[in-house]
Amino acid sequence: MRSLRNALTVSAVAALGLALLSAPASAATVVVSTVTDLTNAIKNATAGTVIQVRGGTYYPTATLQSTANGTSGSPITLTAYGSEVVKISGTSLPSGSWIFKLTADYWNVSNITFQNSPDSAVVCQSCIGTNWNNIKTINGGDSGFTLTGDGTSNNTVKNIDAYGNYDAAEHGENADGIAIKFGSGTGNLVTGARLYNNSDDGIDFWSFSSPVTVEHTWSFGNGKNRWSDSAFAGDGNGYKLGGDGETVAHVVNNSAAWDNAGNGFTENSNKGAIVINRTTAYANGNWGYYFATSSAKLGKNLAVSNGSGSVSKGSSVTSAGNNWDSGISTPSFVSTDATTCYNARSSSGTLPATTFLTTGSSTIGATMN
Ligand SMILES: [Ca+2]
Ligand SMILES: [Ca+2]
Repeated sequence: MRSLRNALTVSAVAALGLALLSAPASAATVVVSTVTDLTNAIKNATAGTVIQVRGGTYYPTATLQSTANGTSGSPITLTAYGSEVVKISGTSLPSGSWIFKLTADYWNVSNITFQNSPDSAVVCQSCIGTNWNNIKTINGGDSGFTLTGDGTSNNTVKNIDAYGNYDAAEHGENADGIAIKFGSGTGNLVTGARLYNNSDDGIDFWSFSSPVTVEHTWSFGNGKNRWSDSAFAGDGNGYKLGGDGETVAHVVNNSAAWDNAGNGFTENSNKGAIVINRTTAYANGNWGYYFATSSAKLGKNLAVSNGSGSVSKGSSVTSAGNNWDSGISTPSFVSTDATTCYNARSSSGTLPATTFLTTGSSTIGATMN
């Protein structure tokens, strides 16, 4: 008996030791329903922590933030509880504050709306391996969602809505839907985004020195003065793909820009080999595609009814299969009514179904899904 009991004790201790090694004592699922608990859960999270937020609107009085890293195998999760609707409002924050800031790696954030921020809604600084899924960053006082800093790599922003952002102090000059600016790092992806009615640009890669990939994204209605600002200064580019002297081969696939005040797609002085394929630019205020100095590769894009014209391209641009190239015809749109583009997303979070700007073509333009 003694030897059996000793054996059990030894195996029990060994099992406990394994458990401690594989799961830190602080890793746990935390369900929160108050601002205080939400603030502390984010502050105290460690690798493996899962924070589930009960439905409701939360009003933090200080920026929610963390510098704690998850790991690729044991990320930190911040998400809504079940299918409950979670909104985090910035209206009780001090002026100039962000709602949520991470300087951290391997976080998965999903199914949360960040709204009415005094400044930017969500900022991820020098983040690695974060996943943002079905979040909204809306009606804030600067850009909706921001990735910034060196060491910004392998982050995925999927199915985000970013709209209605406006920086009053600068008369709308800065508030983009998504800003991936002032930094570097590869492997960053934006997919399924809907970026609209922001005061400045839909998406902006100003001074980001590594390639970013964008796909299945809609950028529309940006840069229009919706705030009765007599000194309005928003730029209104759908996709601002550079700036500040960086030379970067960003990639945009199967995406659309319409009804923006400025250009649909622009290099913005980036001389790099930007790749743009199967996109559509419709009824933007300036050019559909503005690539005057870059070595962009424009393929199978469709430009219709843009204010300044379809394309402004310099001699270093490679252009093939676009509807402005010789011998390429312009398919007609099934619909030019954008109403359905404002509909709710599908239950899986993908863009709402629409026939807007679809053509049925298998060779040119965005497929709008
Ligand atoms: Ca601007
Ligand atoms: Ca901008």
